[in-house]
Parts: sequence; structure tokens; C-alpha cells
Amino acid sequence: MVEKYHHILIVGMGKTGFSIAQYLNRKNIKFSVYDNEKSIDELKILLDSNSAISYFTGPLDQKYFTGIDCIAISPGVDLRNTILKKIQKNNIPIINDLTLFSSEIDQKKTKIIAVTGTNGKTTVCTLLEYLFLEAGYKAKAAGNIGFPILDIEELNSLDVLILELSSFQLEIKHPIIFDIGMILNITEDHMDRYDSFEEYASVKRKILNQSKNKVIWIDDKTMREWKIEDAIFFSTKIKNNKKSYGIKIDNKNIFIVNNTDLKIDITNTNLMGKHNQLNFMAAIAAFREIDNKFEDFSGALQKFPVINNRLEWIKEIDGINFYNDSKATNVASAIAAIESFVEKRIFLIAGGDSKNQNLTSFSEVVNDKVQSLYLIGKDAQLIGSACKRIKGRKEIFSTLKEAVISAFKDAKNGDIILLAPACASYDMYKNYIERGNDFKSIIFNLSV
Ligand code: UMA
Ligand code: ADP
Repeated sequence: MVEKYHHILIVGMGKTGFSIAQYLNRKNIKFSVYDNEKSIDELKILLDSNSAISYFTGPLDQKYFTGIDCIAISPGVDLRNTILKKIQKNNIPIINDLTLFSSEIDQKKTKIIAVTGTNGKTTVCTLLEYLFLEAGYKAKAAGNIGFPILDIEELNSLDVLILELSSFQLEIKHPIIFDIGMILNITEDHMDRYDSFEEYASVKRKILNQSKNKVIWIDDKTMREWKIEDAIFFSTKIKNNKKSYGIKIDNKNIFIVNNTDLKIDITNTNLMGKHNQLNFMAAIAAFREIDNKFEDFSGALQKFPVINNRLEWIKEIDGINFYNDSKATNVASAIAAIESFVEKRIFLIAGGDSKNQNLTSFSEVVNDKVQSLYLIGKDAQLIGSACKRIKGRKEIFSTLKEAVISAFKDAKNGDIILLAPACASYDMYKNYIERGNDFKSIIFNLSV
């Protein structure tokens, strides 16, 4: 399919752009590259032997598209860019790594589970990969999880491929019909990239239109309004519907159940919080669409480790427990983190780039459940003003280190110090991983 193009321009040369360049090189298809930040020299070094026809940098310019008959775009590039809009009007197709991947996959051999949602994608994809491996399948999770789709080796030797797909990736047309398509939840995020929440939600919905089997969280307000009938639901409210997975509490133990005699004990897992119960249900619902014979879910789930930067316990000092949820980059995930602690005083560190999110629900939960608030980053002031009725202290700090030290001085035996920023990290760090690593190193260097 891609062979029909003579000269492709790759826009954005991060992980995805680089994987596309390597792919086109393997296919002997001519390409040029563009990145708004990387210099020509950096691009040349990056590409090494995968040589491009031309290298462009700086603001996007229409002249970069001369002689180009296809654009391969990176997910981080906003399609509302005026030059890109003009180019689209000239009928030059815009494709992405998913479009290219569609020519490579043999769906008779490999089942594809596609996962999207505002939060929980990486957790559910990692869980699915883990469960399939435990059950003896050849399985791999790729995509937005951090491993570009085109980098998968021996693709068609896989039994199951789990694709984590962001809304950015779903914006671009592709011909794949997934064996299973899942939406975990839809709450506000990336509002700097979409004109409205409805637009963001409609992009996520696309995954269902291209899936043979659908799995959705039916308690989600947006998805409930869609009134989808041909999906498998997971829910904390429904238990006995034949197409639903639910939660049952029995003698203080927590079980995932459905309308059959399925009863999976998830009481003693390493993943905290109700949101992770939902993630378990989602993974099990999808897994059982492919294999309904496997039985030892409970044993497998108990061994599944916490994923870095996702409500990760770091250390206890003087009876104070530190948790790193640096990946809580939006309001819903930060709320999920706060609500995971019952009857504990929470000293919350939050802030960063709030990406135009509505802060109302966050401020309500913070006012209700958080003892003291330590704010950092670009939108510290904005978040501080939203959280007016906080019980204890509320203060802005210029570094994460100052915030942690201050929270540590205020907290007492039995309390929780939680980093759940509700914001992106880019104003202070390279990414959420660097922010989480900084948090960990600050904790390990605290003088007691
Ligand atoms: N760039 C431009 N012009 C722009 C924007 C970016 O030239 O307008 C350049 C940047 O200078 C940089 C490169 O493009 O050199 C970065 O490309 P990118 O932002 O598309 O990022 P990649 O490195 O290709 O990583 C992407 C995903 N990033 C985004 O969607 C923003 C990664 O998800 C993903 O892991 C990776 O592909 C592999 O598939 C990250 C993410 O934050 C973790 N995703 C969002 C999320 O999870 O909320 C959607
Ligand atoms: P994603 O890949 O969608 O960003 P992750 O599994 O990496 O999802 O989790 C991102 C953040 O959301 C983390 O802070 C995590 O604790 C939180 N989280 C995970 N699952 C859920 C969920 N189902 N609902 C709300 N928050 C969640």
C-alpha cells in the first residue's frame, strides 16, 4: 500500500517519526523529515544510515511539502496547524504509524486488542500482556505505551498484540478492524489539543467503530449516553447482566464476577484503589473474549507488580508513607489516587501544566479529602485559587524538592505524602518519568 507513494514527509522526529523513518528505509521508499525543535544536524545524527532526501526544522512551511505525495505524522503534532490544514485541502493524505502497520499485520495469525481511554491504558495493556504470557501465549503490548508499533519484531509470530492507542493516534484514518476494541473511560484531558470535550470523546469512540468486539466501562457518563448495546460492559454497579463484569464484596474479600460462576479474587493484589479494580475487570473481560478456559487469574494478578509512577509506594519514613503517582497528569487520575486512601491524612503535591482542564471536580475532592496542598509549576496559582476550602495549609513552591521537604515537615506518623499532580510535567521536566524520578531521589535524600 505504502509503495504507491513516491516521497513521504515525516512530520515530528521523536520515537514515532524515527520508527517510521526506519520502516520506510526498509521498504526503500523515499522520505524527508521535519521537526520543529531538532536541528538539521541533530536530525542527521539521529537518522544515521536511514538517510532522508531533505531535512527541515523551524516553523512548518508550505515549501517543505513540494514534491511530497504523503505525510506521515507523529501523534504530538496538532492537525489544526494552519499549514497542515491547507495541505489536507490539497488532498495530500496524512497517515501515521498505525496506517503503515495495517499493511504488515496478518490478522489470521495475530489477534489485536486495541485499548484507549483517558486513564488506565498502560496499566490494562501491561496487565493483558502479562496475563497472555502467563497463559502461554506469545503476546506483546505496543503503541502509546512507549514502544512504537512499527518497532515490533516478528510481528506475525505473535498470538496476541495489544495496542495502546491515544486519541492522537486515533485521529488518523486506518483500515484495521480490531478483534477487540476497548474504551476504559473518557474524562477531560488534552484540552489544549481539542476544541471541545465532545470532540475528544468522539475521537476515542472511533475505536469502537473499527472493532469486532467492544469492551467499555458502562458507568462512564459519556459512554452511558452513547447507549451502545453490542458491547461487553464492566461496571462496579452491575453484576448479573450476561454481558457484564462486576465487583462483589464477600466477607471483606473483593471478587470480579459475571453472570456465570466466575469469581476471581482480587483482594490481595499490589495495585491499590477502585480504579485498579476497574482495570482488572477490563483486562479480564478482553482476555476472556480470546480465551475463556484460563482459570488462574487470581494467582496471576497477585503477582502483577505496580507499574512505575502509577500510585507507586516509595518509602516509609517515621510512619509517613510516600507515594509517587507522577503519571496522574490529569484531574481524573489525580482524583483516583486521592480516593485510594481511606481514613488517612493526605499531604498532596500537585501542579504543572493543567492543559486547560476544568478544575472543579479536582478542587471538590481536594477540599474534602486532602489535609494540605503543596503546589508547583506553571499553574500552581490557578490550582491554588480553585482549591479554596482546603483544611490545612496551601502553599506554592518553586521546586518539587521544596514542596516535598515542606510536606515532610508537616506530616506525622500514619500520614500519606502523595505526588499526584493532575497536570502535565513539561513546564518543569522532560516528562512525567523525569518528574517521578526526581520525586524518588528527593525522598531517598531526605535527612531524617
Ligand atoms: N514535534 C514537531 N512538531 C510538533 C510537535 C512535535 O516537530 O508540532 C516534534 C518534537 O520536536 C519531537 C517530536 O515531534 O522531536 C516528538 O514527537 P511526538 O510528540 O509525537 O512524540 P513521540 O516521541 O513520537 O512519542 C509518541 C507519543 N507521544 C505523544 O503522543 C505526544 C508517546 O506517548 C508514545 O509513547 C510514543 O509515540 C510511542 O508510540 C507519550 C504521551 O504522552 C508517552 N502520550 C499521550 C498520553 O499518554 O497522554 C497521548
Ligand atoms: P494511561 O496509559 O491511560 O495514561 P496509566 O495506566 O499509565 O494510563 O495510568 C495513568 C494515571 O491514571 C495513573 O496516575 C494511574 O494511577 C491512573 N489510573 C489508572 N487507571 C485508572 C482508571 N481506570 N481511572 C482513573 N485513573 C486511573
